[in-house]
Amino acid sequence: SYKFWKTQPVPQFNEDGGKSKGGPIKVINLDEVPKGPYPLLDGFEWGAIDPEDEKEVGELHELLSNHYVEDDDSTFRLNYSPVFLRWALTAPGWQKQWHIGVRASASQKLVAFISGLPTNINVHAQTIKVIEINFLCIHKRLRSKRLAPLLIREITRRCYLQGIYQAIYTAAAVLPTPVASCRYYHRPLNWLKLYESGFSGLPTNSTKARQIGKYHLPSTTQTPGLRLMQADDLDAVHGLLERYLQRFDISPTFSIDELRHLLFFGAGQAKEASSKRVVWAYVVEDLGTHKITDFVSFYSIESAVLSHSQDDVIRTAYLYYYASTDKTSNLQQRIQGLINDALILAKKARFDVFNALRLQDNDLFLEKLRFGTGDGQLHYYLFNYQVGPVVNDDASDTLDSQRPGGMGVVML
Ligand code: YNC
Ligand code: MG
Repeated sequence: SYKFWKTQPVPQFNEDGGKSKGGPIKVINLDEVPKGPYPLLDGFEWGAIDPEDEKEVGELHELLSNHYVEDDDSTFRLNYSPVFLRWALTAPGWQKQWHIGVRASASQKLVAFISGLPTNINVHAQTIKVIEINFLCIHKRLRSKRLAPLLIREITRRCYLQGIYQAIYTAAAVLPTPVASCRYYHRPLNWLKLYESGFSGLPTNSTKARQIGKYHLPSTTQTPGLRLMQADDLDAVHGLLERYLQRFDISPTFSIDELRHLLFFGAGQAKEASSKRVVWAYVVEDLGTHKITDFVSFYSIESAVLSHSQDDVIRTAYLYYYASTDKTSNLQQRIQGLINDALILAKKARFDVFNALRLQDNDLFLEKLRFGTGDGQLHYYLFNYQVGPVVNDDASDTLDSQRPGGMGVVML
């Protein structure tokens, strides 16, 4: 039925989006945009969350850790750490007014949230300014009261008033209408732990010992010249990534400042306990020319095991951005080696599982590196932007047929 989504500037399911030209769906007339906030349910009020205020991040963490995304049978719930939230919500351009909370007026308890961060993406080589929407969450006792549409309307209103008319977001929910749909893949690093917590099953024709053996990894990385990324590498990585991402139909285009934030946040804490760290980034430096030829990164989210004691968690590394020198004939081999090294490094950092989506060039390594197909799918959406026909004019690029969806954006 999509009572709410029917009223929004998004392609509807019955529209033939692929045939129309790319571009905004609706031109926003600022005279028609309310200047004040939408009224809330009785007993509730709007309240922004300051991601630099430890107490407020703590309140947000409390809301999300109890009410955010669970798997289908409620066995696990994503538990973004407070430091992760601070990282995710303070990317360059952030504004407090786009981290919108709802509080119970009497108790001031935080009961709902939605966040937005401005950034730029390329859609078929056209750069558009968007707000990246994430962390939409409503307390379980306030579900099914049409609060979600209200939060979405309110953040839309605030974006329009600041001159942002497009958005990008991902969800497990099917809404009108995905621009890409990507399956999750999981690569066990600590199979026994995953088995004991109920994340992985034991195939009937296998044994625990055989499963552990199947996922064994070398103890040291294999790519010559691979090392932790340093601040000095930023320009080189920025150039490498920009070139690499041009291959995809929809991709981010980062400023140097954004990339510094996204790849270096908390890097000063590298020597501290790895539980404080949210993002890991590595480069390959050619030992002869000292050029940076490849780069790979991953970030950390824990999941609570809901059936077990309070502190049983699965530590998951999520593949983030990576890039390799373009137009090499053995790109597949290079990327396989690079991601295999990322697995080794993630295992050393005590992660239990490594997740990746079926997007970018991930088809080049998923099977070979023993990622298993997950149950979940992640759908990508654009708000107020019609995606035109897929441009695929680089016939010399043999990898084009292996880019499901042509999606190059990874969201936290
Ligand atoms: C969802 N995930 O279809 P219709 S992802 C968007 N994203 O509307 P109510 C969603 N819409 O069908 P509840 C959605 N899930 O009548 C449901 N909806 O048109 C739609 N879960 O609202 C749904 N976080 O308040 C229906 O539902 C309407 O109380 C029903 O709340 C939903 O962050 C939710 O999975 C998801 O906390 C908040 O279930 C709640 O059930 C919850 O009666 C656990 O809502 C956590 C969870 C979602 C993670 C995410 C991306 C969100 C994108 C939002 C759309 C942004 C649009 C662009 C705005 C800026 C524009 C500019 C410029
Ligand atoms: Mg509701």
